[in-house]
Order: sequence, then structure tokens, then C-alpha cells
Amino acid sequence: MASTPADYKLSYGLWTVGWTARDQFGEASRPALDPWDYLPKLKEAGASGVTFHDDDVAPFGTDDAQREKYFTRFKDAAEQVGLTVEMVTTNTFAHPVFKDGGLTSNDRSVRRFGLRKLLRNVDRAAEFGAETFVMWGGREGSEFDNAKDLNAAHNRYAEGVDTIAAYIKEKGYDLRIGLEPKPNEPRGDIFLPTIGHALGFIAQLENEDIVGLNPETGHEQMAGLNFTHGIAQALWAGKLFHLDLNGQRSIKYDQDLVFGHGDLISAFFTIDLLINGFPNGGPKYEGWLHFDYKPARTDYMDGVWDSAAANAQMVTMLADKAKAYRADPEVQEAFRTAGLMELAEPTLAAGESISDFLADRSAYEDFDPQIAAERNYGFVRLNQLALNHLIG
Ligand code: GLT
Ligand code: MN
Ligand code: MN
Repeated sequence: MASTPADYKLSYGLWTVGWTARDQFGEASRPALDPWDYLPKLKEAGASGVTFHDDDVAPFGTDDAQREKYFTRFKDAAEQVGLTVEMVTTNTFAHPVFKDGGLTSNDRSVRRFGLRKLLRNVDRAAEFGAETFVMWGGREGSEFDNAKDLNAAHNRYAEGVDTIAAYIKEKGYDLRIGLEPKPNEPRGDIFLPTIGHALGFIAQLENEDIVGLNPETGHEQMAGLNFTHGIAQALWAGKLFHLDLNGQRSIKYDQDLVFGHGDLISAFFTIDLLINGFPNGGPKYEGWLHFDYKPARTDYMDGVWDSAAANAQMVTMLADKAKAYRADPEVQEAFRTAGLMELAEPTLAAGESISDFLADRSAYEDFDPQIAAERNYGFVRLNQLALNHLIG
């Protein structure tokens, strides 16, 4: 039976449907609604969760009394509509004060201001019961290689993230940090450009236990990388805390298309991994399927809601196909032919020492590489079986 959006934990950034389509070259092509007015339509599109930046709900500079009113109103509306605020994130990129970064600006007073804005928003995230605190450091980076002491910049970035993590622990909040990599845009080059860079950075932190990743499909693809491989490594490392699903067609500006509207085959295997897990078991993603996309500038309000629903529809359709693919006996047989199950077997036998291994003539001296080289793995057939499920 076909699945429905209610079968998955689907959530949307408020800034996605809320994007008025102002871009580098043109004015807004759609009006902005009040933050709470997006919620009923998001629910209708298939959402069970919603996420926001501090400034999406209460604009930058709003005084404290007014801020509380905005957040209370938003909270009430979300509860009434039945949407969970599962993640909260902080805008440390839009105001020109952050033009050289929030945590890595060369100006110490800006870094102190940025860190205060982030800590204030940690309290907000906890108040809303969010599970994840996403940090996208879009302005952390440079256009020129001589603009920064790159060692000091990484020290300041680590100091900032560690301070936020320490604050979460001190307060006893049930919250984890998800760092979001991106190679470039808006900065010429952004720090923590890919999943791999971010994993390396996290390993250096004092509070690495509550710091993981929020990878975005298109951001890895902007760097020419394989998103499914990237999230697989994050899962393997126990660091896939959250994710941003969307679409991107090749190495170019951040397109933020609907999920599956970029590289469809990659989207299929992403959902296959997220829904079905690794073929031999192992760590499985249990978190939210969060969409971070932009409704096309050419669409008006009807198009905003069409595109929101399209994301949910892509997940349900791809999940149904991915489940059928895994259950297909021909696919299972092709998995075995391809050696997928064999890969789960350790290369050394249980208890085998290195000297035992060196003494095993069958592993080397008597091994015939020529015969092994003639193995037909059948990867193309296996891939065609996947495509039969996807488009057949
Ligand atoms: C911004 C960015 C996204 C991030 C958001 C979280 S904000 O829209 O393009 O990729 O996920 O701060
Ligand atoms: Mn993006
Ligand atoms: Mn994102």
C-alpha cells in the first residue's frame, strides 16, 4: 500500500515557504505572510514538524517585550495546528554586522555579539522542545586567502561551538548541535565546506559528544560530492543528527530545488539509505526528514504550496519504491552476486593474528589474482534493477 506523509517525520524550514524570492538580481516576487500564517498550509502539505531561525519569527532588532509576543503567538499556533518544532537555528548571516562572520569575524566585538545571539537562541530552542540546534555558518569564511589567519579562525570557530555545547550541558538541555557544511555562497569560500571537513573539525572539539552534522543534499553536490556517501559516513561516525533534503543540478549556485528535482537517482539512493538502512544493518537514521528548499521565483503563492507538497510526495514515492526494491528477490540475489553481504565479513578471521595472516598461503602465495580479476560483480545489472523500480 502506498505510504502517506503521515508515515514519516517530515519537517520544513519556515524560511523555505517563507522565501519571498528576493535574489541577487531581483526584488521579491511574492508577499511575506506572518510567521504563524504559514503553519496550517504546511501541515496540509504533509508536515508534522516546522523549524525556524530566531529572526524568522521575531525580526532582528525587535525589542524584548515584542519578541516574547511573537514567539508566544508562534508557539500557540504550532500547537494548535499540530506541528512539532523539532529544530531551531540562528541567523548569524543576514545582518551586515555578520559580513565577516559570526563566530570567526576578525572583529572580536562581533564574535562576542554573535555568540550572545546564539546562546540566547539555545534557550529559545530548549523552550520550544527542539531536539537539534543547527548551525549553518554561511558567513564564516573569506573571499581572499590573506583575509584571515586561518589557524586562528579555526580556533575561534571551535571555541564558539564548544562554548555553545558547554552552555547546553550546563543548562541540562536535551539538545544536540548539527553543523551544516556548505562549500561557498554567500562567502567565496566557507569554513567546514563539506561533511568530511566538518567531521574532522568535530573530532577536535572538547564537547564533541553533542556535536554532529546537518548535511544538505545540494551543498555536497555543489562540491561535486556524493550526498549518499556523505551521509553514510556521518551515520557510520554516529554524527548524522539531522539533515536538509533538497535538489541540486550539478556544480553551480545553490539551487535549493525540491527534493528529487535535482539528481533523482541520487535522491532514490538517499531515501533507500534513510528508510531501509545499510544492507547489512548498522547505524540507522531515526531523525526528521527536513526540507530546506526554495519555491521557484516564477511561482506565486499557489506554487509555494505545490512545491511544499512536492517535497513530501517525493519522499513517499521514493520510499515506496525503495522498499519494493529491497524486498525484490531478484535484487537480493543481485546483492549476493555483487558481494554486498561478503563486504560485511571482516577481512581477518575472528582471532586471526597478523602472523597467522602472514602464514596463510591461500591469501597471497597461492592466490590467483588473474582468476579473481575475472569476477563479474554485476553492478550494472543491479543498478538497472534499481532503475526498474524507480521508473519502471
Ligand atoms: C539558509 C541556508 C540553509 C541553512 C539555513 C539554516 S539558513 O537558508 O541556505 O542551507 O540550512 O541556518
Ligand atoms: Mn542550500
Ligand atoms: Mn540548509
